[in-house]
Amino acid sequence: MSKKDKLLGWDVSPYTAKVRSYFNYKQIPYDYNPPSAYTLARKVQPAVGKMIMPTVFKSNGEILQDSSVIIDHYETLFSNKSVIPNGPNQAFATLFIEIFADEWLPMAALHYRWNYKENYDFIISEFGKNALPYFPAFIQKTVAKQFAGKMSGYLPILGITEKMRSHLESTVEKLLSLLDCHFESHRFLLGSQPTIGDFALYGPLYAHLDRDPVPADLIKKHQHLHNWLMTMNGSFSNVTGELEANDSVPDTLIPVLAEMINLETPLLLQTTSAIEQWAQDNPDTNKLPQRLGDSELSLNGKTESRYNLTYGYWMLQRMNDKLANLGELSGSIKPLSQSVHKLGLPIQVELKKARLMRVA
Ligand SMILES: N[C@@H](CCC(=O)N[C@@H](CS)C(=O)NCC(=O)O)C(=O)O
Repeated sequence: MSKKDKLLGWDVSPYTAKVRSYFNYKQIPYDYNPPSAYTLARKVQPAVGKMIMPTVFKSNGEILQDSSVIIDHYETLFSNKSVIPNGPNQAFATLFIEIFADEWLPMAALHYRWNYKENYDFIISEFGKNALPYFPAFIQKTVAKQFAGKMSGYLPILGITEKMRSHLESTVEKLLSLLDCHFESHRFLLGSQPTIGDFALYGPLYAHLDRDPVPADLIKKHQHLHNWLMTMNGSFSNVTGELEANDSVPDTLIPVLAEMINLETPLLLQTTSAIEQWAQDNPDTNKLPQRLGDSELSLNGKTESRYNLTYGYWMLQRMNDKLANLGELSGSIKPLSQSVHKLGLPIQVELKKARLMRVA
C-alpha cells in the first residue's frame, strides 16, 4: 500500500492546480487522487466540513484543507527552497498576489468558463468522469450538471452580471498584458525562483483560463506569460535560480501589484468593516457567517452588488501575521502597501472546517 500523502482534487480546480504545482516544485512525494462524488460526500465533507477541493489525506491520518493551509503545513516540513521569502518587500508582494489570485481571480475564472457556452460540454464531461468514474456517460452528465449549476451560480454571488462582463474582460486583459511584460524579463514573479504568489496565480490561469477550450488564445497570445505557465506546469527540473537580491521587487512587477491592490483592497475594506460591525453586534458568537450582507464591486467605474464574503479576512490576517516579524517595508513597495496596511483587523480569527471562528 502506498505510504505517500494523497492530494485530492480535479484538473479543473484552480486551488488544486496551485497545490499540485507547489508539491512538484518542492519535490514532495504525493499521489494525485481525483475524488469521486462518493469520496467528496462520505470522506471529504465529514472531515473538513464541506465538499471541497483540494484536500490532502496524509499517510499519518491527518487531513488538511485549504490550499494556503496545505502549503503552510508543508513549508514547515520541507523548509528548503521556501516559497515565502524572508524579506518584507518580497513577502508582501507575493502574499498579496496570493490573496488576489485566490479571492479576486475566481471572478475571471468563473466568467470565462461559464459565460462562454462553448466550454459547457467539456466541463460537464470533466465533472462527470471525475465525480462518477465507473458510470455510463448519461448518468455522469446528470450529476455533472448539478455540480455545474452550483459553480456557475457563484457568478452573481461575486457580482459578475451581464453589465459587468465587458469590464471584467478588459480588466483581465490589462492584467495579463502587465504580467506578460513582467515575464519577458523574469522567469517568476520575484526573480529566478517561484514563490507562493506564482503558485496561486498559476491555479486559475492554468486550470480555467488556459485549459478550458474557450477563449483559446486568452493566455497563449501572451507568449512570456504562457512560457511561465508551462514552467509552473512542469517538473521544475531546470529551475535552479534565486530570488532577486536584497529583497527587491522587480520594477515590472510594481504595476501588476498596484493593479491588484487597486482591485482587491476595496473588497477587503468592505469585509473588514462588516466584520468589525458584526463583532460589536455579536460579542458572544464565535462562528462568523460566510456572508455579511452585500458589498459593492467596481470595475472601470461600473458597479454591481455582490455578497460580502468573510473568508478574505482570514487571508489578510494570515499575510499580516507572516509579515509581522520581517521588518519595515521599503522602496516602491512601501507606498503601494499603505492602503492594504490601513485595513483594520478588529478581531483574530482561525479557519476551522472551512469556516472562520473568532479566537477568544
Ligand atoms: N480557499 C479554498 C478554496 C477552495 C475552493 O473553493 N475549491 C473549489 C474548487 S476549485 C471547490 O471545491 N468548491 C466547492 C464549493 O465551493 O462548494 C482553498 O484555497 O482551498
